[in-house]
Amino acid sequence: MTLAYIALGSNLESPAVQVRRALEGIAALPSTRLMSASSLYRTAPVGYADQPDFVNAVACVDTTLTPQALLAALLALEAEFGRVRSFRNAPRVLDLDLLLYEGAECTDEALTLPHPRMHERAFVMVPLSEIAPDCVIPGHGRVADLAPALDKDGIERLSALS
Ligand code: PH2
Ligand code: MG
Ligand code: MG
Repeated sequence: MTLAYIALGSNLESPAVQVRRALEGIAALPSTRLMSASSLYRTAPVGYADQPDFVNAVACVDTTLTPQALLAALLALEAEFGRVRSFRNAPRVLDLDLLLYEGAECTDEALTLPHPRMHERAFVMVPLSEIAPDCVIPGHGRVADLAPALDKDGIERLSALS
């Protein structure tokens, strides 16, 4: 079994509901166990700014799927949730990004591990530091050492009930 970390994001159609349902979908993936999930965070859009706020979270799974098979399963789950790809960074019902897969570094056209921008994104690093502060991002360092330097403006932890 291998630990892997997945970023979840949504900013359409009741984003918090989508993220909670997506965690259930991840827990139900074949050969995969959901080990932990962060709180949900409301986050201001990064990049293309003219869109609704996101809800983001990070999950840790233990899996026997290969990185490529896990990515394929995540993309299938996005499609099941009705994700439509229009333009880069467009609003979405569900985005599932494979951040890290223990022991794997790769630069395939379809999959780069670790995720190349994760260490600079507070909407990833804040939830990740909640569940895996000691996790090391190859080439960058320990999550708990990297997260404090990031700008946390526009990031708000949601209560379990919101
Ligand atoms: N995802 C992006 C681009 N910008 N901003 C926030 N706040 N949350 C996201 O999940 C996000 C983003 C590309 O996938
Ligand atoms: Mg993304
Ligand atoms: Mg994505």
